[in-house]
Amino acid sequence: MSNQKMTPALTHDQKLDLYYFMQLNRQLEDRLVRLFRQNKIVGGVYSSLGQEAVSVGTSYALEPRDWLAPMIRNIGALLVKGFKPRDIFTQHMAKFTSPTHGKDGTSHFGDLKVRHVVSPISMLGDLIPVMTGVAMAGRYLGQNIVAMTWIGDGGTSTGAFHEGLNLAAQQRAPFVLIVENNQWAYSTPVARQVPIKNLADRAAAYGIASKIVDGNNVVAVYETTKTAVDECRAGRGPILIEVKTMRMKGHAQHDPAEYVPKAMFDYWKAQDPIARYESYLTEHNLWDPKKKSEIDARIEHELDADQKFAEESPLPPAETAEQGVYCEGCHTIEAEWRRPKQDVMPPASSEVAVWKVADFGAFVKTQAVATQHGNRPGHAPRHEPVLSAEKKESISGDEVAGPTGKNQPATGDVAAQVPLRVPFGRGPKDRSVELERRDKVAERPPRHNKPPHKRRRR
Ligand SMILES: Cc1ncc(C[n+]2csc(CCOP(=O)(O)OP(=O)(O)O)c2C)c(N)n1
Ligand SMILES: [Mg+2]
Repeated sequence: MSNQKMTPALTHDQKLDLYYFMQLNRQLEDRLVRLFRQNKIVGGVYSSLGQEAVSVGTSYALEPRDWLAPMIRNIGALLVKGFKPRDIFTQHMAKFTSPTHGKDGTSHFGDLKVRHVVSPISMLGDLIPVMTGVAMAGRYLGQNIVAMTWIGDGGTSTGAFHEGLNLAAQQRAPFVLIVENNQWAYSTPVARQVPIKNLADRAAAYGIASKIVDGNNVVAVYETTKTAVDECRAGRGPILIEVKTMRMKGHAQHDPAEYVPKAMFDYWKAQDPIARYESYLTEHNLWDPKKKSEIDARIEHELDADQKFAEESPLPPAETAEQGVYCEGCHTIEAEWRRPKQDVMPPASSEVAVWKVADFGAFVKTQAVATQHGNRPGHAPRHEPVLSAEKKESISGDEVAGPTGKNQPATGDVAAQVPLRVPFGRGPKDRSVELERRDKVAERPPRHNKPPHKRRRR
């Protein structure tokens, strides 16, 4: 499907919105850095300087019913989803007025009821299976939602990334994964992290679609994501989007990022997403200096008010430290069993086995390979089944029906030719051990009847 067909062009107001959110994101974080240096921040500040187009452009492609789970550098996505700067200020300052009432000092908060935001999980990769679950739940409930999360270049090396993406792919979950390739994971450059140029190439291994986009071009990021979200919603399955961008600061405030070559910073500074977008808006006559000043003033006004609110807010009363840690009846979690009792006692499937199975998963060229590798005739290599003549014939046909079909092979024949399985940890009572031992005895060359020291040397 072409981009144009799927993605309606952004309206004039929406284009100005993108600027507003990117600039709000940048100015807000700039203030967080200053507050951090004044020792007013309790947790960490993980700058997304230079990556604003990623958070804003991707999340802007979602509808209110959709779900997202941000990572540490996705404050912009929280703003797009409707959180206010005061939520971010109070949260980082661990104030009682914060979304977690001062229980967290960074961005570990969400809103499951209204904004559909799942709180970040610090263990990299873990949000992928979680958001896959959200996507699947939405499908079961018939909500036609899309779920989205972000993962850094470093985070793609985790086991959870693989497990989650495989689950999403197999379930064809309406799930969009943004791989935020900002060139660094702490002090490790991508080239030392993975032996491939594009992280998007990994999608092929899961059998899912992928796209690569310039992460510093907010319109391109939005359009690519919007197309992906629409396709996902239409049932195409998960999509991975790699956005190429650059982390313009260290990992967090403690890190001066001296390991980054200056030329690299210079290159990416010239690609600054906000400066580029400002030029775009000007070149396309979408604003004038007056409009820009109006938006900038609005941002400053909002940030002034919310920062003041946060600074004046109290820290949490000490006695609340132990409250809300464990659920004390605030949630009622009850399973809604919809299946009739006779379905589950004893367990029975409501599925009828009607799937067409092409070849039962067999490796059809087993014999040829066995000969090539010099195996003795009649002995199949371990782990590869030998197929009966009937089975081979039926497999080479168009399609073999499943176990209920009339073309079902004579499984007895196949079993007779499959070498005995050697189970791990087998014991002497295992029948296969006994039979194999007998075989070995029969095959063994005749024993020498002289002890080694009396044998003639050749
Ligand atoms: C499973 C796991 N391993 C290690 C960490 C520690 N850690 C936190 S952030 C980070 C670097 C992440 O780099 P990347 O995924 O590229 O994201 P970026 O910081 O560049 O946004 C690491 C190793 C973690 N949080 N979770
Ligand atoms: Mg990174």
